[in-house]
Amino acid sequence: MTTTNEELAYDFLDVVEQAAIACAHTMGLGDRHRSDRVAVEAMRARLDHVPIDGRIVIGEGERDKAPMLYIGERVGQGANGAEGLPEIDIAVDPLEGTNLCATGAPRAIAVLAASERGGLLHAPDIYMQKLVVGAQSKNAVNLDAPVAHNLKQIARCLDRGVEDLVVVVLDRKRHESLIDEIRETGARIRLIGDGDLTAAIGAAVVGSGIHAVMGSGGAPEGVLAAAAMRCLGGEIFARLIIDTPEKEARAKSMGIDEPRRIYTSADLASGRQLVFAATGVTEGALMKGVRFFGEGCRTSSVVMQTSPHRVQFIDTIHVKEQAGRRGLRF
Ligand code: VTB
Repeated sequence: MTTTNEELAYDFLDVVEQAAIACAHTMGLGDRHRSDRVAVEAMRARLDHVPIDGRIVIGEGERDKAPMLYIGERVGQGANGAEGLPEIDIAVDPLEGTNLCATGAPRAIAVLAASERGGLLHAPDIYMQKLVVGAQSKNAVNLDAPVAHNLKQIARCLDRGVEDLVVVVLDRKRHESLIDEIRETGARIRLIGDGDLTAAIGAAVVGSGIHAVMGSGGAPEGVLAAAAMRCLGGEIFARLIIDTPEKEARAKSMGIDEPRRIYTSADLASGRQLVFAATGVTEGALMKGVRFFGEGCRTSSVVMQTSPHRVQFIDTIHVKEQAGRRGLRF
C-alpha cells in the first residue's frame, strides 16, 4: 500500500458504506442474524472490486463456520485472478453491534481495517481485557493498576475531577465488580448493551464525552480498535483472557507466542500503512446512522490512515440511478 494507499482508503470507505446501507434496511426488524448476514454479503460483494490481493485475517470466523469473510479467505480483485496487486491483510466487522441494529439502538457501525501483509494480529475469537484511553492519558495508565488509580490519572491528564469522567463499560454480569469499583471513585459510567469498538473510537476523540473504555469484549474487535488508535493517537491496553488449555492452544496455533502479555495498539496493529474505515448504521455521536430518502441515502463515516497520516469524516449522499430528476431531498 504505497502509491495507491490513498485511493485504497476510498475503496475501503465504499466497502463499509455499502455494508452499512445494506444492514440499515434491517434496522429494528429484531433479527440480528439477518442484519449481520446482509452486512457480510454486501461487504464481500464490494470487496471483490477493490484492486488488492487481499486476505482476511479477522472476519466472521473459521472457514467451516463462516461462508464468507472467513479467516484466510482471499478477497479483492486478486482473488479473481488479477495479478501484481498489493498484498493486503484485512480485518472486518461488517456489523459491529448486531443487536443494536436489530433493535434500532444507537451506535451500530460497519468496520474494516487494512494493512500491508502481517500488520494486523491474528487474534482468536476469545475475550480480551481492555483499557482504552485518548492521547492525553495514554502514558499515565496501566492495565494492571487499580481502577481508582487509572481514573485518577486520567482525570489529572484531562485537568478535571474523577467525577467529571465518563467511563464506558459493556453491561454484562462479568463486569459487576468492575462497575462497583468505578462507582466507588465517583466517576460516571455509561453502560452499553453492545459495541465496545464504537466506544473505543469515541475515547480517542476529544469532545466525544467518553474518557475511557474498560472491561472485556471480543479480541478481534480489540485489533480493530488498535488500528483506529494508531490513526487517532489514542491507546488500547489489552490482554487475551486465556482461561482454558484449549484457548491457550488456539492462541498459539494462531502465532501468538506470549498470550498473557499486555498488548498495545502497536502490537495489535503493527502495520506501517494502516487504513481504518467505519460507517454509522444506526445513530451515533461521531457517525450518524444511514438515512434513506427515496432517491437514495446518506451515510456518515470516518476513514483514517497512518500514511499519509490523516483522519477524514465523510458525509456521502448516494443517489439511485434514475433519481435526481426531481432534485434531491435529503
Ligand atoms: C459483544 C459486542 C462487543 O464484544 O459484547 C462482544 O457488543 C462480547 O461478547 O462490541 P459478549 O456479548 O459475550 O459479552 C464485542 O463484540 C467487541 O468487543
